[in-house]
Amino acid sequence: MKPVYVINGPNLNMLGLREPDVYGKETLAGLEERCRRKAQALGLDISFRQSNIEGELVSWIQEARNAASGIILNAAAYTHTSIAIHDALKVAQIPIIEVHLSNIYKREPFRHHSYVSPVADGVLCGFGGQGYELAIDAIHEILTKKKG
Ligand code: CA2
Repeated sequence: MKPVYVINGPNLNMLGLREPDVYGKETLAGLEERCRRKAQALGLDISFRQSNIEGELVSWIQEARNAASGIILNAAAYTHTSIAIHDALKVAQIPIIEVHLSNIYKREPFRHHSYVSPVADGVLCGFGGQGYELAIDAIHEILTKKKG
């Protein structure tokens, strides 16, 4: 089975180091470990990535079309700005789950619009790191149903 790409956008490398009141105390490495454990329990392989560069995120999404079984994406601030990411996701043809650590609808109005949501199969926000585990569950469910 191809890996599930868990893709993280800009500034998420700062997790646990700044703004713990908004994003929690867990580091990105801790979050990766948590995802790895969850995926392993479900028999899934993951490829966990982070980039601050929009084009790199687009390239990973393009690559995922053939190399991955699904995408879990926290596009961070690019969620609210990136038509390039929206366009790449639109043609990915694999299950896509959008994740945010915080509840973006409880925050500033500029975070209320997502270019990812209209091309995602599901959206999870406000559950902190647990949201990633829930997204792995969701991808597992979708892939299991697909296999029939
Ligand atoms: O809640 C989320 O997961 C977000 O995608 C996080 C983005 C934000 O722009 C989105 O609106 C919601 C920001 C990620 C920045 O992460 C940091 C972590 C620690 C310290 C500074 C930034």
